Amino acid sequence: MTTSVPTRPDDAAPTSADVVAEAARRRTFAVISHPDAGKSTLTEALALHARVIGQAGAVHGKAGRRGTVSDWMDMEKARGISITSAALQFSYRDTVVNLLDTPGHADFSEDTYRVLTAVDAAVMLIDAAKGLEAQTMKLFAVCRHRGIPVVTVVNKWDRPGKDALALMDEVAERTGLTPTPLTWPVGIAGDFRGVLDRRDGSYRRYTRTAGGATVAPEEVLPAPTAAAREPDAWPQAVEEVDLLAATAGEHDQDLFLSGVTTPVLFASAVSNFGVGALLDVLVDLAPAPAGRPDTDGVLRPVDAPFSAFVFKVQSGMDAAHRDRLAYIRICSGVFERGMVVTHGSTGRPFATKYAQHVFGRERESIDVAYPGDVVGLVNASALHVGDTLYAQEPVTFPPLTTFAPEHFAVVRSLETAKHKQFRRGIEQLESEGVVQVLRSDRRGEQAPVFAVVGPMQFEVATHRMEHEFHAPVQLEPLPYTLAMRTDEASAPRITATSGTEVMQRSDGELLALFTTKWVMGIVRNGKPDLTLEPLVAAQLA
Ligand SMILES: Nc1nc2c(ncn2[C@@H]2O[C@H](COP(=O)(O)OP(=O)(O)OP(=O)(O)O)[C@@H](O)[C@H]2O)c(=O)[nH]1
Ligand SMILES: [Mg+2]
Repeated sequence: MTTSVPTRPDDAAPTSADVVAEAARRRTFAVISHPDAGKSTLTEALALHARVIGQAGAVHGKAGRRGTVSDWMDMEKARGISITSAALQFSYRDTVVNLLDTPGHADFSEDTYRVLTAVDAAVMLIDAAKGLEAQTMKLFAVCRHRGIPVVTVVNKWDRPGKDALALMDEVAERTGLTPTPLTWPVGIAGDFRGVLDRRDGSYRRYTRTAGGATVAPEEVLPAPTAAAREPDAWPQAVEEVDLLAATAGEHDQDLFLSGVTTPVLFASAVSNFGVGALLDVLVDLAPAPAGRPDTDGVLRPVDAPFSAFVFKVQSGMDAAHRDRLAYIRICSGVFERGMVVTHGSTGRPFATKYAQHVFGRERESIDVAYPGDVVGLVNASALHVGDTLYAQEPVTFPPLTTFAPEHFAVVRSLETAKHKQFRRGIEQLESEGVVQVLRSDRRGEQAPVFAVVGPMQFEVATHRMEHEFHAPVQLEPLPYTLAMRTDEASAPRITATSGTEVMQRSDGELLALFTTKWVMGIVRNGKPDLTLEPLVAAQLA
């Protein structure tokens, strides 16, 4: 006779209800904006507020500050800009927050775009003095395209800037979103005293701390006390909030989630003002992870067996180990370290022995993770950006878009003896998506071509080739500005015209390069059967 042995509850595998509950308490979002609006500073302030770091690094402003937690590469520290996105995970209240700081510079927008495929919400930062800048608009367009709800933060309110009502008009007119301010500044830009909380009419008064390095103390005062404390600024805030009733809306959760409205908060990331309110808003209003559509558009629910996709690959994070980290976003099921999953693109088993939570440059081993979590897999050399991983039931998530490169340069090793390092470096940069690499028989293996969206990618690639792979290189710019997809049959007919070249990208795609649009026009003219297709349909536009 056989008896079934009841499993002890603490040994029990997480049930479907457990996974649903864990997913429900996760928030995964990216901070996006034009360069310099304060994304990395805000990221750090959020971590500071959640008490995961003791003190913010941004004490002396850009020139003298230590790098923020999320800006860890040498070049980023030297220039004070973010070159690559960074992940941070921490708990706040009963929620697990996965926060992705993105680079604002257009040259790195491919990286930002990949991050936006991995999040459920975005925080759009606006510099109070500059309003909605070009790159912010482009990133906002991506959010709209992907249906990502956007929380707007007007940052740098501690510095002179635009009028708050005018900024709301700008958001409405330029994004088409109806702003629904949750807080309203007390004190004009440059004289930030606190905010009027529109939800309960209270005054949240902030107090500056030295250099904004610690959490800013916050007092919550009822309206009459506020009026007594701020005889000028409070009535003005009240008056503006009354005016808002005509133009801006009230928060409505459904309209926010469907991308019709955007909640707005006012903040000063550098002084930690308004940062706690933002964290609360993200926990209370931002959506939890939901099922993700596969390539056929069929949803894989969060409680389906484990699935995830790689949205970023990064090496050189740890100078001592020179390892390579593949960042996955978990879409469904439970991730348990050591589990063997299937690597979608090869069908091979993949052992997840070294899995880590990432916190900027720091990492620690993790044992279990749930939908919405970002996990770093160490030395997962088989994994490439866009790859799917799954357990049990196969699934393929849509591939990530690569952008059409607009700058091209031949790369040559400066030290011929280092051809091994040279090859390895190029392969690595390519698999991370730092640059696209093109080759042709004519140019040979010694002279591959880097193809990029923005020229700063060349600088990053050159820097990393020398410092990380010990293979110094020289780049020789090529005169092309435009790349189109083509095929073998069309290639000779394209290169018959001068100002063109056909090269192969490592994913097998044949690219036709042109010096100008005009040259492409000549090539195409009268040859309707020629294969020339744009590389991405829905590029940031
Ligand atoms: N006065 C003031 N300065 C701020 C505030 N937030 C950020 N800054 C400063 O603005 C500069 C840019 O901040 P970052 O956080 O690096 O900006 P970013 O958006 O991450 O920039 P990229 O990553 O290069 O796109 C730094 O000098 C910050 O100290 C703020 O609220 N007030
Ligand atoms: Mg940054």
